[in-house]
Amino acid sequence: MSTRTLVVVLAAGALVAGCGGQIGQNNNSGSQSGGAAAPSNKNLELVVGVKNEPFYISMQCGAEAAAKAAGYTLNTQAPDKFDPTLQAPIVTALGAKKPAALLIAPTDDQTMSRQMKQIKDTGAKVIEVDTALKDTSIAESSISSDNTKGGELAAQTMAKLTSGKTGSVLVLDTKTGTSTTAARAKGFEEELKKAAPDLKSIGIQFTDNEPSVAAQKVTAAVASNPDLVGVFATNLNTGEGAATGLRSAGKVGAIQLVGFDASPSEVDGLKNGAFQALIAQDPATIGKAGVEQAIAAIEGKSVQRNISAPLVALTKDDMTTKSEFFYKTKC
Ligand code: T6T
Repeated sequence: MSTRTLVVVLAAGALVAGCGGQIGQNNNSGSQSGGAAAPSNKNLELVVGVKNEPFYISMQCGAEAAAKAAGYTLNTQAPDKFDPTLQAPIVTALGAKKPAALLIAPTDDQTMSRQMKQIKDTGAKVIEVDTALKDTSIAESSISSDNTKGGELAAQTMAKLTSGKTGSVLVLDTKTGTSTTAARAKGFEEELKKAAPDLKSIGIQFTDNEPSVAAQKVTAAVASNPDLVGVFATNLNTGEGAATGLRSAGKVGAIQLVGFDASPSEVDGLKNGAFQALIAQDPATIGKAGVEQAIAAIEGKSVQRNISAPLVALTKDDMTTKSEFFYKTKC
């Protein structure tokens, strides 16, 4: 996908421009101190949210290609679980390695700030990719999807899928402190009030980012809410779990499932009817832009503080024309 294609594509095919700075577009919010000599340290470190997950693998692919093209090295590490207590020691250990820049998807919007600040204090440039800290003073640049807009897009899609129905909808979030999924859940709930006033959210439930917990939450919600007409799952793991939950409750297709991300298993689910829609991100572009901003910061060039990456709604009918948004399991 072209990194210049900077749009949020609605399910219906209409275009909505993303907010804030966008990839490939300069804004004036960055810093500039031009004219620096070529740096001797060209080592970048990427710390993603969790190991072996297609979203982060795709991000790593985009980042590695951009680093290679620019003559930089990029090393990637990941915790075994999406958990700040496992991610923090990885970041702390990087202090001794002294990378020129750290690209990181912080797994908690507050507790990871201490380790990230420590790395910044060694002189490394810190770039946030996907998730971000509440404290905006540590990173030079943050690149992510417009997650609020993604949640809104999911609500508009849910409104279309359930058109005319009354009933309740369940929202599955991951863990508190995850900036991205929190914004998606909030965007969804706000937009649902406008796009589908006859639907009522039964609230946001947390799943610890575990598919098995998401599955249990869905079966429990089906049992206690006979009027449940939809589930919005705010990421890959909640989505995969929700699909399992609906299957065990015998409600596949009867309750509309709108997921986020486009892992191979979610894409299969869209094909076979387990999901009715997916809001896909463009993690490779997030990784590529992260490396570009890191290099700009290292080389004393203009840096964009906030960059928004594309999002697209996929349905069974249009998914084949948007296959470039499917996530990878290897580069
Ligand atoms: O949805 C992505 C990512 O954007 C989010 O921050 C955490 O979950 C994922 O990695 C998917 O599991």
